[in-house]
Amino acid sequence: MATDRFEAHDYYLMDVAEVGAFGPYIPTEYGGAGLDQISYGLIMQELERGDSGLRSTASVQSSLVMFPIFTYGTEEQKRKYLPKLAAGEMMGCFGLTEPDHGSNPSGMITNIKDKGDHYLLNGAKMWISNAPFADIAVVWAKDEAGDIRGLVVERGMEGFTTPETHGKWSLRASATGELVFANVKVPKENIFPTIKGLKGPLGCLNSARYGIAWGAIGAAMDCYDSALRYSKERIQFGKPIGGFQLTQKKLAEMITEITKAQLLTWRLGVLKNEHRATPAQISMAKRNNVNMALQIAREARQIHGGMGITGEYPIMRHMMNLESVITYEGTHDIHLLITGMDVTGINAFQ
Ligand code: TGC
Ligand code: FAD
Repeated sequence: MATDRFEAHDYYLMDVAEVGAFGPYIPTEYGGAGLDQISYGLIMQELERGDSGLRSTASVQSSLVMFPIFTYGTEEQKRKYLPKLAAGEMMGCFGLTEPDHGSNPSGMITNIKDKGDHYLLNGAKMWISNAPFADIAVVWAKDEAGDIRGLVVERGMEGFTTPETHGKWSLRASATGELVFANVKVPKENIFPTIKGLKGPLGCLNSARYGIAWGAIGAAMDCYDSALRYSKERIQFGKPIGGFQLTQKKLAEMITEITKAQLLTWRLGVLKNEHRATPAQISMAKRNNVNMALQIAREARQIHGGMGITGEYPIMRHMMNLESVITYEGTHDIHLLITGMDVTGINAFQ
């Protein structure tokens, strides 16, 4: 790993790699697990049942680092990076968001200038998962023609720093940071040669958002399971609180919403396996499922009464994590507007 401070993480990252959670759908010849999209989704669901931060680390590595290298990279880039990324020997991050350009990444100011044998990279990215310990960063920057290009920046390149973001009350198991580029010389062989425009990074987001739609179900299931157990153990007015109709209503509605969300993602997975899932369908699933998980976390917290606010139970941790998940990879409202554009044919962003 890149820094001594994160050596303790090495073991857990290797464990995540060992179960095939880094690049599950990347072909085996590049070190991936060669699985289908539903398997990828189920892995994300189970990781997020543990913690959204763990799923975040895995989805960035898989969908936002391995996916673009596999899809847009040269054969040399694939051979150089993918096997190590799959094995967890190398970790990556994805730099799209900037301090002044979050929902509207097309306005980015990070830029590259052609200097003959290399590009000169300048600018800054913000809110980048895995940045503080990543060995490489997939960075999106504008070239002199104003086209958005993707390139791989390696830790150790002069002028490249990754300050950590502190004070997060959400996603605390995932390290977040900035990417700062001050006249970084990036070799020409590190650029993705053919992909140009916002469709490059947005293509990666299709894969990551799909994984999040599955992941959020895992967080919801953990909240539901905890609430169900508690409702059978906690006695009030001489009987388990699970025996009161109001508690049963909450639990019944939770499992109904979880089941509906699973069906949505399963169907999307079938379409994805057939290369027929549209970006708007993925937006609908990400938006619905993360919101569903957040609502379930709030209901589960109520069922736990006062105990629900403590660290004895996973509810508040999931709830706080989901406040990030509902914002990153496109906010709840941005995904609503993508759906709105899909059904009306009218673009609300312009
Ligand atoms: P617009 O003019 O609509 O599109 C520009 C070009 O992109 C194409 N396109 C897509 N291509 C592939 N997949 C998609 N989902 C696409 N959506 C659009 C489009 O066809 C067009 O292509 P072309 O050939 O005509 O050039 O772009 P716009 O500037 O109006 O923006 C649209 C908008 C607002 C939907 C988009 O910018 C957006 O999605 N904004 C949200 C930003 C976002 O999601 N950021 C995420 C950052 S990464 C992150 O959060 C990681 S968290 C990781 C973790 O820890 O798990
Ligand atoms: P803004 O875009 O400023 O939005 C603020 C509010 O305005 C939101 O409610 C939004 O919905 C609303 N809004 C904006 N535009 C419109 C509109 N047209 N109509 C209606 N409402 C609008 N980014 C990366 O590139 N890589 C990462 O690895 C990454 N990891 C992240 C990890 C965490 C923990 C977090 C919190 C964020 C991460 N992000 C990452 C950034 C994330 O994608 C952005 O936070 C997100 O896209 C929103 O951008 P913003 O925070 O600048 O909010």
